[in-house]
Amino acid sequence: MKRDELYRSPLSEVGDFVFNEKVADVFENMARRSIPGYQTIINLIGVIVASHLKEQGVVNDLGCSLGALSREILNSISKEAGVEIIGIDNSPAMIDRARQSIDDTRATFVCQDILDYPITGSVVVLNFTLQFIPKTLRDGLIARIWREMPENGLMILSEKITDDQRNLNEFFNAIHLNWKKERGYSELEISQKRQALENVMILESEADHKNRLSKAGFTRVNSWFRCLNWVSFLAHK
Ligand code: GEK
Repeated sequence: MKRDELYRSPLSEVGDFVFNEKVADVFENMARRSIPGYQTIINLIGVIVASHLKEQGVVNDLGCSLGALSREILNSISKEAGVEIIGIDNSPAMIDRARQSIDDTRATFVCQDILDYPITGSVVVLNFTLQFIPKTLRDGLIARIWREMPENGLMILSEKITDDQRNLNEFFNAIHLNWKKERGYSELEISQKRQALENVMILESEADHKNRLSKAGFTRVNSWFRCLNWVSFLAHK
């Protein structure tokens, strides 16, 4: 696994964060050292999806990156079961690597914008992807997913949130900063990456996400995981 050192040297100008070749090359390391609980979330979504689908169904992994989650779901479900996983991402660099590393006839990787992708899954997962979709398009995307999903469909949405309680938000952000430093990121790397993400990764509160899911028609909308400001929700059609 290649170490993420993309923001290690001082940059004369920090451009907006893009999911290009350089990011795809170090993405696994970046995710593990930037998202507290990333591996736990991946492991547990594998178990959740396997428990929900049992023997049959299609999973849409929207914003699949290198396919870590798709791989975990495949590992959690017996090869004999009729389960198919479609990973969608609009970064060619991510999709190329997912295709190369996951050689399984049950998995397909599609390079497309999720805003145009017709939903076919009875399970739809957005694992830290919605935060990169322009805010004005999020209601429409979640409502369309609900419309296109079959009855009894399951939605899993993971996001970094901003907590409505300002003190708690700042407290968790400070802990996250120290957690990243413990994982070898310098102050400069952390601040340059934060600058790069500023206009690209737009956060909302837990209530915003729950309200959007409910408004779209989802029921039993609950968070099943939280670590600092990283939350994952489960919602049913
Ligand atoms: C994981 N789920 O490892 N259409 C398609 N893909 C998109 C779009 C879009 N409009 N916008 C962003 N992406 C993964 C991690 S990363 C999260 C997801 C992060 C893709 C983008 O190319 C990237 O691969 C992914 O969403 C977000 O479980 O980097 O924090």
